[in-house]
Parts: sequence; C-alpha cells; structure tokens
Amino acid sequence: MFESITNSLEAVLGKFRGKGRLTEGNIKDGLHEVRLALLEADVNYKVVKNFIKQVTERSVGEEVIKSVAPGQQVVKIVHDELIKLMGESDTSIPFKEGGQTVVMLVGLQGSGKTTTAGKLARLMLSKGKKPLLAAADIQRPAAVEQLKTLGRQLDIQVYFEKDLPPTKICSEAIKYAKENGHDVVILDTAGRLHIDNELMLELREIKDTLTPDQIYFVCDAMTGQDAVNSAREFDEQLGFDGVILSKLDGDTRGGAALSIRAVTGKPIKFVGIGEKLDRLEEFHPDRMASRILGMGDVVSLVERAQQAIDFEEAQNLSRKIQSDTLSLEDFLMQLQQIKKMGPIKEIMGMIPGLGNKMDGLNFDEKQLEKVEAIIKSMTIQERLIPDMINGSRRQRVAKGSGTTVQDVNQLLKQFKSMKKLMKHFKGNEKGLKKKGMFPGGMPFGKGMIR
Ligand SMILES: Nc1nc2c(ncn2[C@@H]2O[C@H](COP(=O)(O)OP(=O)(O)O)[C@@H](O)[C@H]2O)c(=O)[nH]1
Ligand SMILES: [Mg+2]
Repeated sequence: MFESITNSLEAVLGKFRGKGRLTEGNIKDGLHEVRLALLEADVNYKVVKNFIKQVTERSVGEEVIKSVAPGQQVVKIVHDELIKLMGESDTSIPFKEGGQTVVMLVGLQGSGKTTTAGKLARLMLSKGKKPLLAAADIQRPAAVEQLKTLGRQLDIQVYFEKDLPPTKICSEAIKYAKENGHDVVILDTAGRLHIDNELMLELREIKDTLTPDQIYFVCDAMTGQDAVNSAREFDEQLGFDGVILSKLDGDTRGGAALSIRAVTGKPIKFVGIGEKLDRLEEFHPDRMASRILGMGDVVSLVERAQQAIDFEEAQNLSRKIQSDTLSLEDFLMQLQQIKKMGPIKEIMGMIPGLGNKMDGLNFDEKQLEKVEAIIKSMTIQERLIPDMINGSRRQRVAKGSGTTVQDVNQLLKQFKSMKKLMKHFKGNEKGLKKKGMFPGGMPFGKGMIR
C-alpha cells in the first residue's frame, strides 16, 4: 500500500531531517519536492497547491521547538497537514433506533459495490445487527448471483425478485425486512463504466422513492484522480454521505485517499484492503498519514521524545561522546530517559523501518532494569571510571544489585564496546548526526535508535 508515494516522500523528507537549520530557502526547496511527490501520487492539483501553502506558512512561521531537530518538525507539520487534508475521522454508521436503517451503495461498475455490500453486511452482523442484502443491479446478469454467493458465505439473506425494476426490488426488500425482523437493508445498485444519464436517473429514482438513511459512494482507490472526479460528479448529481475506498491494497500512490475529502467534503468511512469479506477497515486519517509517510509512527516518537528528553542534557551528552568522556553515569541517565518514553517494544515499533520487523521479537524490559540496578550499585567514582571496577568490586556490585558477577561483567563489556563504537563514529561526526534521531545525534546504546 502506498509504496511509491511513501518512497518519494521519504526521500524528500529524509533530506530535511539531515538539515541542522531550516531557512526559508531550504524549506521552499524541500517543499517543492514534496509538491512533485504529491502530484506524482495523483493527488488533485488544487489540493496539492493548498496543501503546500499551508505547510509553507507553518514551517516558516513556526517557532523552532528547542528539543526537536528542525527537520523533524517539518516532517511533523507535513504529517499534521496530511491528516487535516483527510479530515476528521468519521467511521460511524448512524443506525436508526427501531425500524430499518437503509444503506445504499452507489458507484461505477467494477468499483467494488457488491463486494463492499458483503463486507458491510458482515461488519453489521458482528455488531449484532440483522442485515438484509438487496440485489438491485439488474444491469449485469451475474451481479445478482455474485451477491447471492456472498450472502451464502455469510449466512445472510439476499433479496431479489426477477422481472422487477431496481426501485421496486429495493422497496420490496425493505418491506420484506420489516416483516422478517431485519434492522438493516443494504442496497447493492448497478453501475456503469462511465457516468451517464440513465444510471443517474435510476439511482435518483431509488433515492427519491426510498430516501435511504445513508448513501455511500464506493470507488476504486487504484484509479486515483478518476475516482476523485467521479466522486465529484456523483455528489453533484446524486449526493452521498460518505465514501468507501476499495482496493486500497493495490494502491501504490494514494492520490484518491488524499484528495477525495478535500474535493467532495465527504468523509471516507471505510477502506477495502483485499477481496475477502473481512478485508474492510475503518478509515483513520492519522494512521493513514503515518502509513503514507512510511515512518512507522515517527511523529508520536518525536512527541514522546519532546516530552521525555531534555535537550540541554542531550547536547551535553553528545559533547561527552565526542570528547570520549562518556561514563556509566551518563549511560544510566540515558536509560532513565528512554524508560520515560514508554515500553521499549512500543518505542521500537515506532521507528521507521523497524516497526513491522518487531513482531515476534521479545523485548525483555527486565534486562533494562537489571542494567539500571547494576549501575546504581556502583559508587559515583566507579560510574565515572569503569576501569577501576576490579574483581572484588564486581562481586560487591553484583551482590548489591541482586545480580551475578557475570551480569556485571557483561554490562561492563558492552559499555566498553559501545564506547569503542562511538569513538569510531567520532571521526565521522556527520555520519553520527545523520543517524541520530535526536539533536546532536544522541545514540541510545548499541544502534538502538537511529
Ligand atoms: N484487491 C481488492 N479487490 C477488491 C476489493 N474490493 C473489490 N475488489 C474486487 O474488485 C472487483 C469488482 O468488485 P465488485 O464488487 O464486483 O464491483 P461492483 O461492480 O462495483 O459491484 C472484484 O473482482 C472484487 O473482488 C478490495 O478492497 N481489494
Ligand atoms: Mg456489483
């Protein structure tokens, strides 16, 4: 999902992240590239124009927060504006108290209406509803059979009557629902390859006769701007309450997801992410923005870091690393700051590129506590000059921290190799800074946060 837009935005924003200082000039250059990336993703050009304007205003105007690198801040602004673009999350289906809630699905042929009808019915079933599906697409002979097959899979009834016009099928279905205790009726209507008068007349007749409670426009995310244009047409000619974006699993560019709300003013309620009936998800703009930026959840990470990490202290540390005077005391402080950010596993999961590789890995929080206990059992002098911790001192520290001498040995060894690693980076300070998640490239142990 979104591979291509993610790759291009990642490249552009990566350049921002490397920058120590932002000027109006380099913000403009960078955002020019963001603009190209969005256009390439088939985002509506008016939407792009407005988007860049918003981001520029905020980036140039925003006061630089002390504890976050300026480049990170731009990423956060782009992220926030992406969310705004997709609007407030609105995934509710307003069900009527008593009586039948009628949901009508409309859209072009092949956009995914029938599949979505099945998915919605399944979802409603899981919410304790008793849905009825109505097969009102008599345009394609196979369409009724397709819906019936889905109904059988779900054990949900499908209403159809031969030789009746679509409006009549729908009204009969609602009548049947009333008589048989169905509280929701989902109307699966016909589409055409293109919008034409005949289709609109048919849909308007159903709408005017039955006044459905909700009309959802189903469109194929993979068709990008075409989907957005047909959404606009349907909204103007028929009107609808929300969008269901199907085939997002095959969408590498994200253009429809990003523009449809801004163009129609209607929320995306659900997204289809596969052919199977359980592949329907609620649409959450914030999660979508993170996915599009391909950053795990770098934004929450920055937010947490803002809260937990003291910038002055971080700079101080960075200086110490560079002058090779990092002590176990500093290390302890780092550990405590990381702990403030939350459970390690959660933090790791937010790191771009690491997130999904974390499944199955078992992070032992206790290990961190052990390390903390060991360092706390050392005297200040020992923390500052670890080399002085000889055999008997190791025994004392182990006893004091409730660990073993092996544990103490291991920590001291790890600390030593970590320092060696940093010394190696010292000659290549730029590299370290670039790798660093935080100002000054503060490393968290052995390549833990990069
Ligand atoms: N990959 C994928 N395929 C989908 C999704 N939704 C629908 N499809 C496929 O798109 C094709 C057209 O769907 P259909 O429901 O018949 O569209 P309709 O003509 O609007 O009723 C079918 O082959 C579906 O399996 C989705 O979310 N992901
Ligand atoms: Mg269909």
